[in-house]
Amino acid sequence: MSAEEVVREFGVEGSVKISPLGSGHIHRTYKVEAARQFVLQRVNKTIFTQPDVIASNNRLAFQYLKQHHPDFIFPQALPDLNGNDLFYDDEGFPWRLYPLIENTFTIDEVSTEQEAYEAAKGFAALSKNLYGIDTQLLKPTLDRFHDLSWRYKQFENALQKASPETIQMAKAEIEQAQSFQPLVSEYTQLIKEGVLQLRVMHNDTKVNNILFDSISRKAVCAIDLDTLMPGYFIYDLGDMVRTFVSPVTEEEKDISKIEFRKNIYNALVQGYLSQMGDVLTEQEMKFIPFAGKMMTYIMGLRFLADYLRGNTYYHITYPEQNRVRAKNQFHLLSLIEKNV
Ligand code: GN1
Ligand code: MG
Repeated sequence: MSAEEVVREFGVEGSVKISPLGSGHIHRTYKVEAARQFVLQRVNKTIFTQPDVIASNNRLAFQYLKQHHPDFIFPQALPDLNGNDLFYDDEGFPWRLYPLIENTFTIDEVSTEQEAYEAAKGFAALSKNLYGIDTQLLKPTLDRFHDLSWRYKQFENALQKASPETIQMAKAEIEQAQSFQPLVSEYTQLIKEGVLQLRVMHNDTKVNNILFDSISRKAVCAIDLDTLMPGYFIYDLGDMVRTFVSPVTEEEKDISKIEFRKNIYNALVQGYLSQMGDVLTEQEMKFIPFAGKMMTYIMGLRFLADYLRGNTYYHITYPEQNRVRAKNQFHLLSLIEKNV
């Protein structure tokens, strides 16, 4: 079904202009210009095999926030003509439509301390305002998503099945992946001790998942809520460290451009704690330094495992891209280890 046919199912009338939007690796996203403007998304059903769980988690969060924090901005999907948050097309693809939040912009790299502080505050405000919801009501949309020991096992499985040529190509990255393995036991131990509390987390806090206000340049809201589900604070804080501290993104091929900017790190932690400081326990706070390490490691392992598997998960535009991303992440991880 065409994107235009789909928007009609959400009751959009009159002339429409539809164009691709954003830089996500997973879904197909479009901007819809009609009498009002919308964001239309076709959900990747190979990755998200239970899209109804996403819709239900989002609706529960939306209802809780409406009741407890009515001014908080949460991008909730609009119902289709049958009142559903997802519309399934004739090929079984789920689609959803959001109102476009005007006068906002996203960034792929952080340039200033203020951006780091604001974005971190934005993600933290989401968890803080959802503090109090019954965490059990929200279900995992992707199982064991940030379970480092499981991700390590997936990497090992991929390595076992990879061809000798692929292994040869990724020799250096495989060695790097193995060299950071002590982080896996640290993670396992931490979870076992039960120090971290299960909370509702965003779980994909790349900096481009925050909308900034065009005029005030403050965070307006977090977007990309597919992984809004129970998790630990280190997942959100860690993915911010991973995507904020360096002036270049995970796509950068020249690793000499990767940096750990201490001032940006401090600003993001401050922004995060400006909201979550009251919610986190003293015990949890001790694991702030661990957050960036584990999330950067997990992403390096995931990119590398995907490369070894033949690039079945992340969208790539050139054959070595996932290996290059892994190399980038392991270099960043080594810088985080030196600086945090
Ligand atoms: C994916 O939504 P998107 O494409 O920004 C991935 C994240 C990774 C990210 C790395 C569901 O996020 O976990 O951090 O790529 N999301 C999923 O860029 O796997
Ligand atoms: Mg995204």
